[in-house]
Amino acid sequence: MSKSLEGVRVLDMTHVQSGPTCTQILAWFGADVIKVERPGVGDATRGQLRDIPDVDSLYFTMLNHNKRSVTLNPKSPKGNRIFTRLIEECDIMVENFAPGALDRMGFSWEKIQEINPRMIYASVKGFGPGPYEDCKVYENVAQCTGGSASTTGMVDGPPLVTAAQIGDSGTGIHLVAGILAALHHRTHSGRGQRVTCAMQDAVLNLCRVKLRDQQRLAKGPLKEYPQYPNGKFGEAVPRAGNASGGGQPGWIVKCKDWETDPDSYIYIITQAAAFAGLAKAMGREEWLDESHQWSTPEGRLPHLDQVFAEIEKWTMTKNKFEVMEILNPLNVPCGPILSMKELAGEPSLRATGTVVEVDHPERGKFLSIGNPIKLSESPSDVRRSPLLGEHTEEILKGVVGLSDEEIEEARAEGAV
Ligand code: CAO
Repeated sequence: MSKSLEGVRVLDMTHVQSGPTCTQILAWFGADVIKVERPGVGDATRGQLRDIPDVDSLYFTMLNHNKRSVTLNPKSPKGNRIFTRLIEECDIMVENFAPGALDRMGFSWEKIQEINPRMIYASVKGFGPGPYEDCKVYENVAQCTGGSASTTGMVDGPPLVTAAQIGDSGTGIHLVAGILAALHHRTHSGRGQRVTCAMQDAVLNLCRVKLRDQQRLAKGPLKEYPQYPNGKFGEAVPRAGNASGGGQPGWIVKCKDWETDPDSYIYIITQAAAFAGLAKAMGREEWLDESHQWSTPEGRLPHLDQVFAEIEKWTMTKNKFEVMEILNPLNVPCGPILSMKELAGEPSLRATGTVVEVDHPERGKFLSIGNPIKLSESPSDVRRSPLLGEHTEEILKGVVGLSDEEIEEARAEGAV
């Protein structure tokens, strides 16, 4: 079966996480992704958080699957000419350097358009136009400035960052959507365009339910938040612990052996339509009696802490999987807290290719995450990340069209 982006060539000027996430998805869909790396150095993450000396780190290998690597310094005279040829030969260019880095290399958007008017030029930056546009930004800065940290954490605790890399990987995924839209637009306009996504904007987009709540707060207390009815609301949306972000109350409750197993917990949503089933399963039919204050969703709202405390007494008698087995058939949405260890060994995730074992010539076998987006006609396979400059010669000959002699000259100049 052919791949959905077969025939599309990507000039990948990305590093660290946000940009590589984007180009990895394009590569999984079958695009020929040519990762340009500084000669002798490469993407800084090759050497970061290493678990095996002198071997590309898991950080790098898990973010750069299915790509080819060419070493090239576009700042050198010969490198500049090779880079110009690559711009001519590619459909999409992606970068996430600090603001202005590509311009300083001599490749502004105007110049890129001049070289290849069909080029789609996509960038991740920390911030959009405004007071912070020149700032360098990493994941947690984006989480803090995009509304996530302010709204994450327990009620009386400090702001918290989340482990999900919503600033880096989240922005990379947003960028993919922009690139594919521009690629579609090019099929009838014949022209490329500039695609930008700021990490602050992507995080804020992912936190849009909290901007919803900010506006609801102006009309009165947020009744599904743990601060209701006894705590205080300030002027901004507060942190809400593990309360559900939607219209159905939810919370994390302990399960059997929680004292020794840090992941023996389950999230339970007391969806109105399934509350009767939940109460019956727990042997608490009295809650359904019309005279009981918890018999209606409105009646339960001011007492959610007590409701979940009662539910927890029941869940603590069972393990998280037993709770799920009882509640799922009753349409009570619930999810056990699965550890990374459990996820790594989960057979269904292996079967769908979401967790895959990959072989690497230097590190051997390791686990990675495959493409979570499944296409029926063009499924993804996961290939190992390239070694630094592994495809330099192949690309200089096959894509740029250099002779052996020209490659030697470029090498002598330090351009590749
Ligand atoms: N050959 C020669 N030079 C190269 C090169 C190559 N192949 N590739 C990159 N460089 C140079 C650039 O030209 C630039 O040099 P100048 O600053 O002298 O112009 C430099 O390497 C890259 O600089 P940088 O400022 O991007 O790198 P950094 O490690 O200092 O900062 C980061 C990293 C991530 C903070 C910054 O790139 C950034 O803010 N990016 C945008 C936001 C972003 O994506 N953040 C997410 C980071 S995690 O995914």
